[in-house]
Amino acid sequence: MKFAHITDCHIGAWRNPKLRDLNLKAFEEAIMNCIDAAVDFIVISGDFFDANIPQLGPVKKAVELLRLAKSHGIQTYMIYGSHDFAMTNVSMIDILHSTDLFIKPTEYEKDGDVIKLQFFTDPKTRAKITGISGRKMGLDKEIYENLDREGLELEDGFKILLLHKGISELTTDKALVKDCIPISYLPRGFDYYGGGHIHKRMEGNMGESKIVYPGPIFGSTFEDLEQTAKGERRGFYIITFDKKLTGYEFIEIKVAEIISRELRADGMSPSELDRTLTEAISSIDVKDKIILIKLVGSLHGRRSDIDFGKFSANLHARGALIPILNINNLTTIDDTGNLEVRGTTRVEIESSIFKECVSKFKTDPNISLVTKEKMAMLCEDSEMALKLLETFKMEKIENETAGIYDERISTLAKSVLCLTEY
Ligand SMILES: [Mn+2]
Repeated sequence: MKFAHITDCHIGAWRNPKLRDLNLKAFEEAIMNCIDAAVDFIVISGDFFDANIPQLGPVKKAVELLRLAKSHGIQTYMIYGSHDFAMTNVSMIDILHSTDLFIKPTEYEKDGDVIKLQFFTDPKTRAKITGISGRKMGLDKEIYENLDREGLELEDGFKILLLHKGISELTTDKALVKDCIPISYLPRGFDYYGGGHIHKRMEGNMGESKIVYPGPIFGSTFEDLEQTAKGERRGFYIITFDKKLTGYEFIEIKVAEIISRELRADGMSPSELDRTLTEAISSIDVKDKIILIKLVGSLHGRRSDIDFGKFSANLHARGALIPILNINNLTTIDDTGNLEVRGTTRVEIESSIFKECVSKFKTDPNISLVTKEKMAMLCEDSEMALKLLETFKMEKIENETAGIYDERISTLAKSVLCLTEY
């Protein structure tokens, strides 16, 4: 008998449509592989979707694939992750769960403080599956600390525990450790511990049993792709068993070649950085690859003096599949901004600096007439400009996707600028 362990699919992740499609393609390959290998069932350890309300296109495709697996007699068991559901809101994953698309083996009974996890017995293989969905750290701790360990250990049969949390003993990476629990939190006596949440592949042992983190099938952040470029393999596991675990195999999924470069801009002027960047990208064979360029360090001058768009355009023109230029870590030292400050209260000073900046703002001569008119309006009407600033300062609400957030902010901004479309 065998089952597949997939995790952190983050369906719907990525604003870039090509990356979003590659992520979906990775999931499609995983499911097709499961069907070809004729696994008995699939377990997914959380973060199936990237947000509680993901984009509907990818949801549709993902549902079709889970249904395809089901039509081949392959049942899916899924716990929730930190990304795919919100405690205060209805989530897509709940809606799908209510349609019996998958089984969520996370029921438990409470006896005082003691938590008794309920097993779900897979009808085909008699494997017993239970799991703990990902929650905020404090709540997780409470559940793990109050588990009825003895009851879990005494249960007979081939047992699987799904969890959406890292194990600190399995990693030395400081960035990952903060999202981990000690191995002693795990109840003993399971044959297989199927982990999710950590975006890195890890394997460990606990006595005769196996702890496995397959890591994401593609990745959902720039850093994930960067790790892939540096050699981290992405994919999932197929585990074989009878009464006990008899074998496990990592199945790699590679939907695209990724190349990453990091450039330090320390002390460079914009023109120096421009030259260095041009040279650095000219030597890369970019054809059909995802190209990640990360700029770090502090630039001596303004970021806006560099036309970053032309680098992406160059990579595109040379056949790169997806060029991504990451300038989030590029800081600047600007020694030209001497502002005269007037006012006594914080609000006065802020508003004075703001008005001064707005009046000094130079508009690009190539922008459209409408934009020019609006810019002129903002320079004259500092109230409107301040309101616009407040709008841009609004933060994402819990689990809101970048796409929905952008749409919300853009609608609000348009209404401030009296640009509301009907
Ligand atoms: Mn994740």
